[in-house]
Amino acid sequence: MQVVKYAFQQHGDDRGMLVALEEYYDIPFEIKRIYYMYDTKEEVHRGFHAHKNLEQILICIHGSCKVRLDNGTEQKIVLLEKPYEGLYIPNDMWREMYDFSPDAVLMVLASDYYREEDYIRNYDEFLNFIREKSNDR
Ligand code: T46
Repeated sequence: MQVVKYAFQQHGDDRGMLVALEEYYDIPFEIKRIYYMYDTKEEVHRGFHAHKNLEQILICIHGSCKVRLDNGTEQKIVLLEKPYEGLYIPNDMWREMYDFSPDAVLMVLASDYYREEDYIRNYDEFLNFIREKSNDR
């Protein structure tokens, strides 16, 4: 399983750092939604779902957290701890976010608006969904 982690261009000078993200240049999709989570309790695990039709980029713009990705056959754990790194999560990928540092701010750029119908929140349903999809190919 290939994990795509972007290292965005950093514009630094003696005042500090700046990262600029433009859709289709730095981000491989049209950005229709931005959301972020903060004040996440250290012991909390979030996520536990996949999306049928949504691409996202996760950026831990402050602090750190881990993301477990699962495509139904393989799992990978990715540490996000740099404000200039972005983890790309495609469709059909089960995800879990955990080990949030107390100061973590996890920002997400998404290719579509919030639609509850796009979520698969049951792991067995997720496995069936990807199995059926690969049978259709
Ligand atoms: C994902 C991971 C990385 C909204 O009203 N609008 C939104 O755009 C989002 C993302 C959430 N919400 C509401 C729905 C729930 O009542 O906010 C509440 C918390 O959402 P959820 O439990 O889905 O949050 P996470 O952290 O489990 O998952 C989120 C995203 O939902 C999901 O798409 O990939 O972050």
